[in-house]
Amino acid sequence: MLVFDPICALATPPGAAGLAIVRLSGTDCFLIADKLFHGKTTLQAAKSHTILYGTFHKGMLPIDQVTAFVYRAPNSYTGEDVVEFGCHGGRIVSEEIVEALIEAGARHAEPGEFTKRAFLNQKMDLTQAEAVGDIIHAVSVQGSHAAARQLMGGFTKRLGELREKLMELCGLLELELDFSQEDIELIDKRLLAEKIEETRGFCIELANSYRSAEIARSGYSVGIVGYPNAGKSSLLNALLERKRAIVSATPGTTRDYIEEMIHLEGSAVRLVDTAGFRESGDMVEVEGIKLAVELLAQCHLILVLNDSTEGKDHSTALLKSLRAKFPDAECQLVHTKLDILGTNTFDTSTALAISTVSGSGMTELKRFLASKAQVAPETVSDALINARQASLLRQAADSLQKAREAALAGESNEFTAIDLRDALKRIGEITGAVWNDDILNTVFGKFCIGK
Ligand SMILES: Nc1nc2c(ncn2[C@@H]2O[C@H](COP(=O)(O)OP(=O)(O)OP(=O)(O)O)[C@@H](O)[C@H]2O)c(=O)[nH]1
Ligand SMILES: [Mg+2]
Repeated sequence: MLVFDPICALATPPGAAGLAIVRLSGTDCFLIADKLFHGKTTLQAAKSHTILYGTFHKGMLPIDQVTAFVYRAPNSYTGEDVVEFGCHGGRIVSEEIVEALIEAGARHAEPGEFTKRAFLNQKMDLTQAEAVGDIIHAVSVQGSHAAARQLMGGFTKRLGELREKLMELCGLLELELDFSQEDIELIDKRLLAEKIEETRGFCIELANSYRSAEIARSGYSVGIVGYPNAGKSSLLNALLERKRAIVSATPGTTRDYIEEMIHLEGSAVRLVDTAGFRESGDMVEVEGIKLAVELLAQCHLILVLNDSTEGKDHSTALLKSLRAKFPDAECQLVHTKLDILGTNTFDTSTALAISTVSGSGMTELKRFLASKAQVAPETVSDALINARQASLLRQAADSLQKAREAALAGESNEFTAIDLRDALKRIGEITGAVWNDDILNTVFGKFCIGK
């Protein structure tokens, strides 16, 4: 086990709460803790995985009654000696405990530093470390469960099998090279190409699940757009079932954007209400429209609201321009203010129609959103692919493609083996079998302090 300098941080969110936990990990951990913790026995004398009760002192002053969880290396989250103090919640006590630990010789942990140590001590690989972050930030049950499976090693296992397959192929190719004088063929090149193609397909499939994984991880993003007064904020409020945005008969009411999350049939849906689109002389509104355009670029679905009292084709030009501007998003036309019109005479195969006043069409709209937000369960099985992993998987697939072509072209084994090794390196970067500081900074820089 690697043992680093002692670090500490609050591991629970700051603020009023029943309890808070302060973590301390690293060399001299018990020595530092014993300077401040007064219980029946010292922490140095305590067995691993025991909980001690006592008072925590800052200077001469007892500041709280606490519990101290003792974990001895290597049987801890970081693999080092660890003490976790359970104190009362609230800002002051936990901050004082952290300050006291720093005065006693620890330093404040950097974001993700505990988990980084767990990785360096081989308690987990990088995909598992990333899963820890995903569990913490999960917005949907599905996303959280997929991350949990990844944490328990589901993805690690799959990548391990992939690596083994590639290593075996590499081994055969290199062995054959040793016998090149004798013209012995240990592996049929067609079969080799087939096997490479199989693994390439697997990489592509995983990389393609990135979009679904993103939805499970961060929610399905829905932009609500339309000309001023179309009823966008009214729809946001109706979906939230509370008055979140200001609604008024004055066009141009919403200047900034408003983002809120709802859950529909277990899926997380991120709603963004935007400023109405129009040529405006008002600088604030223009800024709001610019912001809306930036936000829409990240949306999966854009609901284009059309004030039906202005006519069914009133927003056709807007719909057309949005489709051209955001080809990756789906644009759905929604006619509003159905209660004024009385009857739904719209083509239901292409457009939804609602009234936030009478509630008609709202059930259909919610069902529509829920069906879109639902991620096919098989696409996020035991891996919640993130951007880093997807990019590495695509690079691996490219190398495998080259290897396959080399094999089919009957080129020397050396070339095929080089490309296979390249793919292996990329997969190694996903798990952390191959790592450098840049890779670790990308992964752990996104973490919060205390994790
Ligand atoms: N009768 C009726 N009036 C509605 C309905 N939806 C919205 N309105 C009215 O239409 C007006 C504009 O509604 P908003 O929700 O503020 O419209 P908006 O699209 O957010 O407008 P901006 O923010 O100005 O772009 C308000 O007077 C609402 O009361 C509806 O379903 N039926
Ligand atoms: Mg509005």
